[in-house]
Amino acid sequence: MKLDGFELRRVSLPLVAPFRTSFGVETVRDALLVRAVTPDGEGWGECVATVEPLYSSEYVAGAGAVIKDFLAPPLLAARDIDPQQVGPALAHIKGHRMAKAALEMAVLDAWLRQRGESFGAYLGAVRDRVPAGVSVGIMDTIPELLDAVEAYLEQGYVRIKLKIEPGWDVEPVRAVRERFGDELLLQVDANAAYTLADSATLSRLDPFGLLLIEQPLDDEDLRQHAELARVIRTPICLDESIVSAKTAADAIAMGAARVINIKPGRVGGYIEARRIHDVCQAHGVAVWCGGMLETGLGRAANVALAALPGFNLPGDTSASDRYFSTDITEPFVLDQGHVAVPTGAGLGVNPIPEILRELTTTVEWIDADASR
Ligand code: OSB
Ligand code: MG
Repeated sequence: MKLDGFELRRVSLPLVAPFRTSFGVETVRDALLVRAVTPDGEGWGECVATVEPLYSSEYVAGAGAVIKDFLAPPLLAARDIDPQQVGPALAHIKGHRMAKAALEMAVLDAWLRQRGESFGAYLGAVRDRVPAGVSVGIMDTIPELLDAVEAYLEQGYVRIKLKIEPGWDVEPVRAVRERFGDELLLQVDANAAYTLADSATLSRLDPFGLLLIEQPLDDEDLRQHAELARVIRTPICLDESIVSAKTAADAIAMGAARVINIKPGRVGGYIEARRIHDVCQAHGVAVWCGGMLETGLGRAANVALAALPGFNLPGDTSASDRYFSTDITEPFVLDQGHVAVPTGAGLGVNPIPEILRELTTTVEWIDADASR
């Protein structure tokens, strides 16, 4: 496939409610979109980097810069590129996986649209809809949290994930269990807020029958996660620590993860995400699809990935209205706790031009001719 250039577009979508995690509060989703332009059509990518480097070292302005200066040029210089070649063509640039993932997604979408094939079909989806969980932020009070959880359960979400941090862990979990019962699929996400010295506190979550605890310790604490796994009963799931199929294989071998949250942006794209799925499936390790408050574009691809056979836990693949009052694509909706996998070519969804224009803050064009 020949590329004419990439358009980098920043969009700003207000969130329906502030989303608080152990690393900060978000009130808007300020995302970077990549449009791959070819002589035969276009494709869309979404970069999951956040405004500040608090979840990982990447941040949205940095992702834009590394795309312009280092990642787009080698792709545009190639006269002919297919999606499988994007990763290898960028492998000499260290890190910057979220930026690389956005480019690969845009190229893959353009390529699939031209072949008339969907993301789901390309990745190996075996379901036409996926169960949806919801990630519930840290609240000021327990009653507020219980109201939020109740509203999500009324909408049909099949699994609740509570964000936790030191001081907001055992009590919110106890309150949700007492109010909604032992049958509720419940898990927690610490976003790396604890250390191994907090083992005693974390073991106080054991009696609540959680599905998993996500990323209790620092990103780089693989060995410490393996040690923690020996003293707590709640299965440990890794998010931030898993940046590639190699780290997934290491984490499994060390006993650091019984479950893995797969986020394509964090691992460099959908093709590496599928490799992690394959590694986990071969080892009998449970996986689910994480989220980064994506717009309808990233959500379409995540939902397609979540339809692969090894995804055996509900993902953070919530409906559009959990995040935004207006999404940039046709909204994803919840139907009996599930979200439908798009079937159209490529992502199977398109930005709505007027809404996209309204929510765009900046646009830049990177022309292929400048790299040849
Ligand atoms: O750790 O899973 C996380 C959102 C932003 C950054 C990190 C995380 C999250 C979420 C929300 O938990 C997942 C979603 O619904 O998109
Ligand atoms: Mg997480």
